[in-house]
Amino acid sequence: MKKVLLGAAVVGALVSAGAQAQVPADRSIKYRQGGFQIMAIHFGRINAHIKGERNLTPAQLEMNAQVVDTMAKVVFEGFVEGTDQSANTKAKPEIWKEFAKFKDGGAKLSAETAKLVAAAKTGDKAQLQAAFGGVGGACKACHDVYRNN
Ligand code: ASC
Repeated sequence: MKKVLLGAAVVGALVSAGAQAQVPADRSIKYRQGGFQIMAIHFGRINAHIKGERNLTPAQLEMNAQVVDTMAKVVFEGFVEGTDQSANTKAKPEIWKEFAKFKDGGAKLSAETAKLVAAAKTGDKAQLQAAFGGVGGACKACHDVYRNN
């Protein structure tokens, strides 16, 4: 029984590795760009609330923050090796030259987006504003280094 399970696990790993290798670069690029777009829309809604242009309920604030938090993880799935070789991306080759550092930037972003969710739950504007600044700073830190403008 153990052998069967192990065999299934190995086959599963091979299939998923093979499937990943076959994803065309432009699909990975579209995937991450879609994630970034969704993230920016929901981040923008929180910004509008902070600026007083919108008046979101605590539940709406939390939902928006949670989308930002989720997308912050999702987008990193799209940075597949080799996907800097396209006219459709602003991603710099440096990402894949120092991928651990790049992923570390992702971890920092996630730490900040988690704080945004916590701040949204309080509904307190000052806390929201502080957390918003933290997320924006984490976005910018990577964009400055790893994105062509
Ligand atoms: C946004 C957005 C970004 C970040 C960045 C923060 O709303 O689209 O790329 O915030 O501007 O510095």
